[in-house]
Amino acid sequence: MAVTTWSIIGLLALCHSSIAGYTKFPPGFTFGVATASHQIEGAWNVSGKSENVWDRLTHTRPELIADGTNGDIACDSYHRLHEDVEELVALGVHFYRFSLSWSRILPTGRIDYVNPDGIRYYNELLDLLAENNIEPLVTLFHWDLPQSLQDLGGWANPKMIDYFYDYSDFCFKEFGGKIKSWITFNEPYEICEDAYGDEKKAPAIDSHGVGNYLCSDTLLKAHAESYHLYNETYRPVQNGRIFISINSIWYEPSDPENSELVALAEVANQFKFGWFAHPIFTVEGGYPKVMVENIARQSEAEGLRKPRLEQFDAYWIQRIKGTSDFLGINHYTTHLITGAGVDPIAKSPSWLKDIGAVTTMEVGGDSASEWLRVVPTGFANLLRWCKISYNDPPIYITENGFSDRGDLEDYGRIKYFNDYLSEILNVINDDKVNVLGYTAWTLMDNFEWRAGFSERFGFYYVNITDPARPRTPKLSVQYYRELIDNHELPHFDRYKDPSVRTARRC
Ligand code: GBH
Repeated sequence: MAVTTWSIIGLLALCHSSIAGYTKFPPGFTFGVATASHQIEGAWNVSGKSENVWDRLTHTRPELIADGTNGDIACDSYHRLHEDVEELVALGVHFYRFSLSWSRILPTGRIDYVNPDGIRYYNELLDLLAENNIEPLVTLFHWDLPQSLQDLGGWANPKMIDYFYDYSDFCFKEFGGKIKSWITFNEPYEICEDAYGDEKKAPAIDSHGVGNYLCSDTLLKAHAESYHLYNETYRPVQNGRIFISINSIWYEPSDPENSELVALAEVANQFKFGWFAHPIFTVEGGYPKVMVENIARQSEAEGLRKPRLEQFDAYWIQRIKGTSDFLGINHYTTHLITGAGVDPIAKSPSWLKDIGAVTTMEVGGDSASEWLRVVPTGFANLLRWCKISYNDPPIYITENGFSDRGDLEDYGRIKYFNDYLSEILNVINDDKVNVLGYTAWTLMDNFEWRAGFSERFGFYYVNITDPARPRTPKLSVQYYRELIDNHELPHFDRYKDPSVRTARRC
């Protein structure tokens, strides 16, 4: 790992913040843990479930998955939901964030055929949660699109607005009596950029600089229609809330004294977070100005008649604005901006080329995921930026977590939670950022998309060589439980890695 000036600054800031030493969470602050249907359920072709885009990708292009695994069995949660709930009870969480499998509920993708076993499965889970006083926080779409809808173009097809409307309507009607908190989309950036502008996620369309922007147009409209439907038809009777979870790799300048780099980091954050947050959370609405301008300029240089990113018209700007009760943030890491120009890894055309900045991951401590650098202060900076950029929204952290290779004494994970949660306490107390709750990713080691099972984020270790998928609690279970029970950060000294003997001066 390269130790950069910035990471030293980060370390100093961290030492400083732990001196400030906030440990108590505000009254009413809630803690949860998250999963996603395709990552845990398995039972990919059981009891009427149809194929989704991840089934298709892992079966037809297994070489794209780091360890050649797939989600066919995953954690077998379809058959082991009692174990899932026992783990939740052991953790003592207030809420459980999970997602619904569209292709398990509506195998054609449309509402013309309902799979009774899909309904049974989620009702059983919801009832078990209710019995144990665990509140469900339910994501409608966490990436597992029915393959039949992908065959029509998936999120690049504007008809998806209708299909998503029908699917949401069905879920609100069927499950809304038991669910008070909904998330429409998990991480629109990953869906649009990684799945339609690259091969990093299914369906791996790799229409860089084109498909990614068609996707965002459809996805933001679909989100808004689902929100309005809930708001007008279901909220008056069900009294719940509905929002979106936006993910962020936070960008910082490699040299904070260099004003060009500072400005470029702002451009990168607008392209990353602002792409989906600006249309929903700002007063003016629409895509960030710098995105519209950069893409228009590049498109013209490419000889195109129209920009690759189409702006929303006045109707859609209004229709999309304000359609989220909270700002849901999934945050893991910070990367650096090191210079202007075209990033050497950027394809042409592409989102990365459209930004016009060079990025690096050489910052902070490492994890088992190359992209996941441990930079707790970056989280604080992101949260302060969200407060300023989006008019002080109420925020839920809907994911935050750390990967290793499956250690049972997972000191790295505990330190990550401790240091990132300390930063949350700092911004709540010092900057009055309105953070209401925190969700750790994830309940148990699960099918980590293209990383397969090679990167493990869970509180519980899952042995995937055993068909019974036995789960073993890691040390972090005890840590999180203690944190939740006391509503306060546990004394970190008790959870320090004993093999790291170097005295920390701070
Ligand atoms: C979350 O996304 C997901 O919501 C969740 O399902 C997932 O399990 C969790 O993260 C852990 O990864 O540059 O090719 O290495 C987080 C978003 C996903 C962003 C991976 C960075 C790097 C892909 N991250 N991505 S690559």
